Amino acid sequence: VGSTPWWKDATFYQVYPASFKDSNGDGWGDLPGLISEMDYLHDLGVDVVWVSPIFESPQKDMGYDVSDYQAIYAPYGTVEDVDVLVQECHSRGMKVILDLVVNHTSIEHAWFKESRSSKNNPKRDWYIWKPARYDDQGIRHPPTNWRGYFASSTWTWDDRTQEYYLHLYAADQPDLNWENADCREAIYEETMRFWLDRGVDGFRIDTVNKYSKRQDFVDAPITDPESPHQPAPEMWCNGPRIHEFIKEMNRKALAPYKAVSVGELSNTPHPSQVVPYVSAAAGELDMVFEFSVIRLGTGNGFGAKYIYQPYPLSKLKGLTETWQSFIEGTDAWATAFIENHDNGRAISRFGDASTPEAWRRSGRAIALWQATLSGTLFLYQGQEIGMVNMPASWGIDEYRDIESRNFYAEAAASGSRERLEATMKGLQILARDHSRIPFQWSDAPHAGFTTEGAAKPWMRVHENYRSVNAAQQAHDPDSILSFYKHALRLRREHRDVFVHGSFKLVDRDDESLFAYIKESAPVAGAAAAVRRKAVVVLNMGAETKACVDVARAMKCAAGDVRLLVSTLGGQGGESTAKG
Ligand code: TEU
Repeated sequence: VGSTPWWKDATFYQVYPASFKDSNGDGWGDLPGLISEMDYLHDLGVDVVWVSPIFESPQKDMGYDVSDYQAIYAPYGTVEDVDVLVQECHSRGMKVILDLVVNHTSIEHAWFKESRSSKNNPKRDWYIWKPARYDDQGIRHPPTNWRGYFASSTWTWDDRTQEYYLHLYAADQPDLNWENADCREAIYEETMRFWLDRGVDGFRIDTVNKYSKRQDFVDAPITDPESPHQPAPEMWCNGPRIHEFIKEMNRKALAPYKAVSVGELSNTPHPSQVVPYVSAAAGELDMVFEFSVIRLGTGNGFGAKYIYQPYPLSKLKGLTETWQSFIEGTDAWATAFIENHDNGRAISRFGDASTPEAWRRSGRAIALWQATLSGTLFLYQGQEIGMVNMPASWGIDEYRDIESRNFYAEAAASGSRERLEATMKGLQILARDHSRIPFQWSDAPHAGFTTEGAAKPWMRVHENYRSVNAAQQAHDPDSILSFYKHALRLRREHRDVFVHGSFKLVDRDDESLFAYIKESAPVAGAAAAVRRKAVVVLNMGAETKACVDVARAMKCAAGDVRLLVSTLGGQGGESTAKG
């Protein structure tokens, strides 16, 4: 599509390094393991590999707590392994981006150690320190009543210097103070230019809308009277200087390298708030992840995140439409994704894994849905082989994530059996751990994730690996993996329609069919205003439906339609039809 930036047409693939491939038998995935599977990714149709954090870290939040941005966590490998990864990607015409976690560091980072050493330390102001509040009885309280993402106060008391520091996530993840210009410059130099100079192609930027906090540090309104800590995202999301900070980051550290950027934008559900981050003229980010679709089913309010909220298919359809069309009439760009390391598996959430056939059809329907959406496509490891959530029979002890464990502990401490059961049920659908179990490569022991005779993988391997694995699917033309390859090829071949086309919902209120029309811009050079169209019909229900009638009802012009049909309840498969 003319002079389109390369990343618009690219397919990105997120690797969760601890769980992708273990080359040395320690039960923990690593860079050499990832490098050994570059041909697999290339063959799938991946253009860009995004590697979740691999930096030195105490691993309190799986590497999203970085203690040294320039060193690699030893179980993953070395800085030289990253160089090899870059070469191996580039030699295949692929690219690689790293995860940039700069809203916070680990408490073990040298910057924080200095900052907490004394109030006069030059780096004191690199983090956010505030005095305590005392009540009438002289009891100490945090500076504000804010609740963090991991079910606790956002403030932790530091005995030595007698102040609280701010952390939106775990107490081990203190927030950096972006108001401090030296701190910002250190971020650009030590975390960004360092890796870009080594040939990395860009970054997935963690929590990108949380760098500018409101500076008045006032209490949040009380929305949860039961809790001492109140949800307060408006205090730190999309704050007063956020666009200034991101423009500066772009000018100083991204643009000079032509680095690609995709930022994570939670708590920002209004298109008008999202466009400024990704408007080409604004010079901020190339792309963002907006979470309205992927967060479907999560409870309202932070304490209730894992109290599952059922929703009708029409809601999923409506949100897909919003986030497909929000860029219309702007110079912004969208992304398409339905899995990542912070959410349950798509088949378990949006499909049906109750029988092998339903599972296969669900996986294919999800593949077709994603591969026909406009914007840049992001896949998550294992999505392409239809990996599903951990079995419901696994107890809380199999969950490793700090967030899952904290929410479970909070529910347990409430003394309400009902709440605990509801939380566990919600975790079984939504927990971050589901996407973090080892990748299922084959039917070898430990699903071929680790070497023979190796240590136990860091997370339990799903029992279904003998039937759900990449090796088996590679040779099966009807497998989910083969379907992804095919769908990605179609996407590339017709990218004017699928990547760049407009999106229009059909039968908005139908609660089992998810149908839409993708339409290209007028074809250049054609005499009349010819547009290319595709009608996509996904049967998300259990009953067979006459999908072709939907296309007829759309009055598609003969000859210019390729109809893709994927059914959950019918014969399955895909057919092409004219007119
Ligand atoms: O997540 C930030 C984020 O806003 C959510 O996606 C997150 O899962 C949720 O708010 C938790 O309730 C990013 C990373 O993707 C996540 O893995 C990290 O835990 C988090 O930042 C902190 O670095």
